Amino acid sequence: MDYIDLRSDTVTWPTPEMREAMATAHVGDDVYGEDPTVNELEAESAALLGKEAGLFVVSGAMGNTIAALTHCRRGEEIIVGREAHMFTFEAGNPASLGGIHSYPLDVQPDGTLDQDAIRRAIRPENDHFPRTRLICLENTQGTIGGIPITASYTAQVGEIAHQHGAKLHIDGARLFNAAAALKTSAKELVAPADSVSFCLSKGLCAPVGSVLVGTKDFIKEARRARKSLGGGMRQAGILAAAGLISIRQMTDRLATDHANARQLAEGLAAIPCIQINLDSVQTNMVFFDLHPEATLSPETLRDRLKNDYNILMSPYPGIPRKFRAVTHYWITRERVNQTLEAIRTLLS
Ligand code: TLP
Repeated sequence: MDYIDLRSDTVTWPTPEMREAMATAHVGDDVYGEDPTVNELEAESAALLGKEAGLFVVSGAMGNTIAALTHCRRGEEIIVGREAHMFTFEAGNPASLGGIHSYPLDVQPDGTLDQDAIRRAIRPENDHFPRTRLICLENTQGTIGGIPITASYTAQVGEIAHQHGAKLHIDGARLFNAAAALKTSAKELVAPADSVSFCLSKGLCAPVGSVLVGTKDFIKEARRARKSLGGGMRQAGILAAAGLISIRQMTDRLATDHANARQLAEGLAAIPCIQINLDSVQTNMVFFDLHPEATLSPETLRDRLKNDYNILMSPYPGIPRKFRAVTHYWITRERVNQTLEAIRTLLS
């Protein structure tokens, strides 16, 4: 990458090894279930997360949407974080595509949903109410700062869900970041979940794709939902080949991204006019605010970083003066230092 792109970890390019694997991948028609590389990715992903089966999908949003459509019928309800990606950044898909109602709860500063609030949100049986069918957690919790959610909290929410006949879905777009930060396995983090979607295309560097995992019966139905969304792919082994490298080789290095995020955060904290809560920097995301008295507006800072220094970093949508910087495979320690130097110069 010839620029420093901190806008997201979605911007990662595939590694040279991925490109090589893609060029030589064995393929078949995956709608017939005949692509050996896709089958391998699905089986290996499921085993990695301790589930029975997997489904390769186009994106994280598609994985979450399929989970909602598969767990819930029309008029049923999902309990979900108000700040969760599923509620805020996925075009209202459960409602628009499945007639599924969402019951949003505030995400707390530690990235969790309050358990009493979850219990209160679960609907009693009554003809007036939608039926609670699904509780969704996000790990790491992105909009709050990339906070990892512990296995014990997830187990407690799983218990609440199951006691009430509901299911638990985890949007694990950055699940392996959570595992690295908490020094545990991804499998442990999702043990109580009925379904999990995780992304290959963020910190794990694959060019495209996510995997949805769950029971065999769930995945059989999910495959239908994927088809109805137009997501049945053909020789998708070309993409799955990169995904296999993601899950085999890219998860162990995420701690490096976290160390780089911490270094960026500590450097930013020392710059006047930048406000940052260092406690919230636990994985690869750095959120910070530009003080109103800063010499540059957020938009000018963004433009000058881009035009003068080849650094891409955006104000966070919907929150005035807030920036998000995300570290990933292509952001080395040297690039973190270049970024700090540029911001220091521009704000001095
Ligand atoms: N998030 C993107 C943007 O859409 C905001 C980003 O740059 O962070 N779950 C979570 C927690 C996510 O952060 C994202 C992407 C998704 C799901 C959706 O993944 P894709 O982009 O593959 O549909």
